[in-house]
Amino acid sequence: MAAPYNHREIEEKWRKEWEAHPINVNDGKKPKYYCLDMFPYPSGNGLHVGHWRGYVISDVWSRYKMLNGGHYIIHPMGWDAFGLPAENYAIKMGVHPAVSTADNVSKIKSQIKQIAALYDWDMEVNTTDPNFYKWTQWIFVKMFKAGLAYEKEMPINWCPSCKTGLANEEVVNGKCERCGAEVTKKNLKQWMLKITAYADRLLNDLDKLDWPEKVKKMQTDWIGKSYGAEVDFPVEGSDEKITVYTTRPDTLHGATFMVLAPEHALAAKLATPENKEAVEKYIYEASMKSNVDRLQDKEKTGVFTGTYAINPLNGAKVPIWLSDYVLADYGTGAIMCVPAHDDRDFEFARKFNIPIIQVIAKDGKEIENMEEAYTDASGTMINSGEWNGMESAVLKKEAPVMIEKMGIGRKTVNYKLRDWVFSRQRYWGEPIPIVHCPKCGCVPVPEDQLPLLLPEVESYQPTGTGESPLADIDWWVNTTCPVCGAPAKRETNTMPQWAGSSWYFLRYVDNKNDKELVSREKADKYLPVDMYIGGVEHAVLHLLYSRFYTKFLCDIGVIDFDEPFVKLFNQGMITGKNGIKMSKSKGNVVSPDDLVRDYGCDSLRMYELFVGPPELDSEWDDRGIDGVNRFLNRFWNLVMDNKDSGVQATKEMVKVRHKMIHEITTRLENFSLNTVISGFMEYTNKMVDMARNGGIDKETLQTAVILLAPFAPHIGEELWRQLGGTDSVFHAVWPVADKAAMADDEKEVAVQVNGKTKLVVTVPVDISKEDAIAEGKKALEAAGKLSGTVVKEIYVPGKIINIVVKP
Ligand code: ANZ
Ligand code: ZN
Repeated sequence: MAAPYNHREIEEKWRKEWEAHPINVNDGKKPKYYCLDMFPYPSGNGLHVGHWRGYVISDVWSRYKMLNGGHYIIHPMGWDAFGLPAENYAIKMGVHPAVSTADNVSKIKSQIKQIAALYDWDMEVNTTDPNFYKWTQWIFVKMFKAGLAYEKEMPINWCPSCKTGLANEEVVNGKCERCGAEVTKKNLKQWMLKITAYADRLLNDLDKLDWPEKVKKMQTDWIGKSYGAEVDFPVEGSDEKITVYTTRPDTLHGATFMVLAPEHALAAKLATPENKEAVEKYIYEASMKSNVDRLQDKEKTGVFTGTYAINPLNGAKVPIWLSDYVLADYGTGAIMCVPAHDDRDFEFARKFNIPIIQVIAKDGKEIENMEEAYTDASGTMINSGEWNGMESAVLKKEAPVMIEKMGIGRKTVNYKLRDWVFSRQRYWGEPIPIVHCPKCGCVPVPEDQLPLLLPEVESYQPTGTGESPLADIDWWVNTTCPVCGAPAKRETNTMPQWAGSSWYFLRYVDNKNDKELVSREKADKYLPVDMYIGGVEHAVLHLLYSRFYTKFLCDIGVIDFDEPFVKLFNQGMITGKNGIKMSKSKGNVVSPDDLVRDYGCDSLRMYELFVGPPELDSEWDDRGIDGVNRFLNRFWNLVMDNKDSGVQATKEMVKVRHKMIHEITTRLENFSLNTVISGFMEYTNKMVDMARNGGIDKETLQTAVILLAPFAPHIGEELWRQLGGTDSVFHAVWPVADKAAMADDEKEVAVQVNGKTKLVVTVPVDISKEDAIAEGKKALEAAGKLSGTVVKEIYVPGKIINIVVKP
């Protein structure tokens, strides 16, 4: 009996050895493979077993790519350390964010090292490091110069608790994505990034990506491209006209009223004297609500302006209403309402007793007593003048052109995507490198003066006035204009946390370059990211912003590719019992530290994958790790007890070996990592059986060790050496399954009578036609299923034996 598996000894031994002699070296000849984790923000709570999951998945994949393809692996790690979480933590703990951030980074780094991942710490980046954020600011300056960063006064989403503005993407169900507080509106001058200029490319290039369809769909919906028409409705008794955006110009004859967003430029102006007070009150109340609130399915509210518009197609008089279900910043902020065919319009018309005119009919028949809108866009047109009898689906496509020809509107395209609100009224972020000069306007800080350092402040608490704490630092705010030298003031807002994370993956490969964001040579050699692994919560925000930044940097020649992440994998969450998210406040956080101590890194790595399909959420149960640990013990004993047996491989052993290669590799390629682990268990049982019944050959054991190594690197390395390996197991070559060797010697063949399957027989694969037919007939007779005269005998090799009989 060999010495039992001692994870502590083995893991320590190889950890030291790998540190002294790194296994992932760039010799300049190997092909590169860039496998990236979404970098964490260094929160004070440290890592829990949920964080491990993604890091284990990416490390397994990295090691697999090293073995299969002999790649040089780019596998970096860094810190997304600016932004609200770090700042809120600092405020809570009463320490400066720079101090708490540095503390947290070193704590989490030592925890991450326990995973034994291949991270190349020479590539580490930290978004709060001036040598890093110099380039975050540089990109902003470049965008400003390209006309993609601009200032705009507008009502923005405002979180009263975080005391800062938020991007649309950061508002979830009307609440702040960070703290959960109800989001309100505030009028502030904001820096905006013109992501909308890239809307079409962001949409079309999704086709190039090997990403989960779900994520592509979410981005497609977020960009929200729709085709329709703008139609101009003259206002009765005035020179004004109201332009509406509609995706259903085919329903124009059914428009019985119009609704304007309360923020519409004409909203207050249209009110007749009798309606003025009610209209103004309604406008004020709407201004206090968030967009999401307004869209939620609540009872519709609205107010009549007292004024009418004219339907330009048929001259009908339609009342003009205001309602907050129409958004100011989508389309034209005004709609024509077709209650017969739109749910919201139907509800509104019912409530305010507005006529409903059906213009699309299913079988040419009008619906009596309509109970709900007929929203199907299929049917024939009725009550529609010259359009009567047309197919609505056809008309829907043709109407925009017809309207354009009539001179009452035009064909248009609309997007849901809005420009990105890029200012935050907080301290802990990159200062926006702009100087406000009374003469020259907004002037960017000259590129050779970057980074514009974040100054020390006494109080970094948010002010809540709409200004960042930087506004209180006179010596910093007051400066001179870089263009004309006149006294000027610095911009005091900072960038959102997304700024650094939108491009950090480019910096890893050239993180010490103080001349360029990344050298073109290194970018060409090492980028883009081949595989990106992270949580699905970033499906829109981070992944859309990164694509935007990458396209911009490609356009200005910094890099030569315009999509950052070729392949994407989203792992599910590890939750506590009953699917509850792990959090300190719930008291259900499981720390990896004790598990590593008691079972070892290899066991925990494998258990992280064994808990469930990696793309789904999985509940954590500590007890399960025992099973994985027992498996590793069994595997250890198998190899150690048989390594010197000198047994020659039999056909059976070779077959099991190749089936194992095939199964494990296919499952791994499909990211079915939990079934890889169960596959190991299954094949280990088979190998143990073989070992008991006559022994097992060395090559099969070596093969198993290579396959296991990406998952359990320490035990893999140790057993590889025990089996005679002189170099690291990670420099071995991933085995290839040989189809022929895998093939079974026998095959199941269907036996038919007159083409109907009666039973199945097992025959040698290389059986002759005569023998096969004889076997088939024998089996049929034994089962009493053959009668009559045989007129024909057919054998389709390996598949069918067919006996044709006449009664
Ligand atoms: C008439 C109509 C008839 C409409 C019908 C729909 C159905 P998407 O696909 O999302 O682009 N709309 C336009 N601007 C709006 C705004 N600012 N706020 C709220 N709703 C607005 O939807 C476009 C449709 O949403 C438009 O087509 C308009 O209503 C409404 F049977 O016009 B429709
Ligand atoms: Zn100036």
